Amino acid sequence: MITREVFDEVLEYLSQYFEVTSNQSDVPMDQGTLAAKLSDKQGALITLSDRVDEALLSRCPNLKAVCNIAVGYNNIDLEACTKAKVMATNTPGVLDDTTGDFTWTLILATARRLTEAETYLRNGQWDGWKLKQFLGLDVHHATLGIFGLGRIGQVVARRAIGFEMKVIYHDVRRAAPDIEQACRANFVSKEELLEQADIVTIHVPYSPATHHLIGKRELEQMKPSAILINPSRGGIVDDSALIEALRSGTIAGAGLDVFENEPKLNPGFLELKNVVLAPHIASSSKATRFKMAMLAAQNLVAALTGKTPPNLLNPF
Ligand code: 8YV
Repeated sequence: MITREVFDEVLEYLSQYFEVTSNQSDVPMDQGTLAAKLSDKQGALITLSDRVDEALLSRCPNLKAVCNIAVGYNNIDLEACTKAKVMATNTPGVLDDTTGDFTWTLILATARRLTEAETYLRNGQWDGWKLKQFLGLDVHHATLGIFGLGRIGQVVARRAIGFEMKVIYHDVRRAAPDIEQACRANFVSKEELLEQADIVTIHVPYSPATHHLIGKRELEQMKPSAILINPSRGGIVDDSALIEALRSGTIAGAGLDVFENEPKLNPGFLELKNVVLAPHIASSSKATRFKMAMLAAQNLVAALTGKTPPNLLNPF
């Protein structure tokens, strides 16, 4: 079962091995429909919007593998999969550069107030050049604070070298010296990062430990001139607290690709000018989305043909 629309080549590849049902109409399925569709299937190619939990697995006795088209896998209960002897896989590596590029799209657009300025222009409000019009934040030579110096965080840090920035980072574990050196990044505490960075960007996976990593207290620790960038996962930032901080000037702006309860957006965001909003597209280049879907399909083929999938998350 392929739960959402995929590229024809992916469909053809999987059809060489299996009898395939695909939701090419791309209408998202609720849990009941998903369980019904998977009840007689052995494998599933799934996305972030499909929740795989104990309740679903109990209705799918034949299921052997669920293969996420995503590097993040907070939609999959790994423990429940292991208990049900279902292999789970993700797509690490293939989206790092593209997601890193989009992080820079958000950084530059937010710092230089691009969305706000374009809206002003489109609304016919521009009546001429003004010295103090849309004054933004300089990115070059600024301090970039990165939460999570994993694969994507490292790409973002390396791109900062071109902007001659000072890069600081915080992570649960300090990175190896060669990584720090390649990224020219200095390890600091969470507090130091929040207090010193002009641009705070988040690259950690979502888990109970990172839920609301950035909330009211953390936003208050940031500089009033600073901006927050989140291309990681909804829930890592407390959206209500962020809206309040953007409204009250606690911080200057935010660039967001992910949201709590997406695709529903907290309506507070839409009333704010100092936020750049994107609909979870950080990995969405043609080449990368193709690679992600193909890698997920390769994981599925391996899992159902007696091999160990290259990106198995729950060895058992
Ligand atoms: C995906 C992502 O587009 O890989 C991830 O974890 O967030 C995005 O790249 C999305 O998750 C689709 O399932």
